[in-house]
Amino acid sequence: MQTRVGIIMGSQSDWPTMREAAAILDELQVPYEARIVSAHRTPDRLWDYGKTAVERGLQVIIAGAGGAAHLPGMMASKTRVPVIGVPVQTKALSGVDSLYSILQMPKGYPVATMAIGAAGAANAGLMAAGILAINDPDLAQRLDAWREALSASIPEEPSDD
Ligand code: RP5
Repeated sequence: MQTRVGIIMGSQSDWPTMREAAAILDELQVPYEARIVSAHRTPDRLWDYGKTAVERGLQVIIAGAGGAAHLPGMMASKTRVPVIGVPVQTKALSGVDSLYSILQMPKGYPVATMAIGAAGAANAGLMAAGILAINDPDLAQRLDAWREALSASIPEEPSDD
């Protein structure tokens, strides 16, 4: 199956967060690839990834980074493939640094920025699936079922257990 989603991250240390996005895509049977692409440590890799994203058939890129988190914004500057940004939680500033770095893009190069950390990464997977589902009725059905199951799992009353 054609890989339609690229999950990229600035470091191996981002993977425990970014694998939350991968887990959602696995559940929804969306083919993806996961790569370490650092804006600072491997700028040429970033450049090549962005340059070839369209021709390789990528339709959404999920980009996670922490600290001076330039990866999502730089990727958005290099490709028109929609970029979903995930601010990775940092030790020094709890990910607020990552959030602001990813969020405050200048006009013209949008990054759809998620919440800090694991919830943001999972939501990035869901957002990517939602975008692809626009033109994929089978995926739309799986996503609807996923959402219904989540809703059904929420009890009406709180428990002491
Ligand atoms: C960023 O620096 C990465 O995205 C990561 O979140 C952070 C720390 O990277 P490591 O020092 O753990 O490799 O580029």
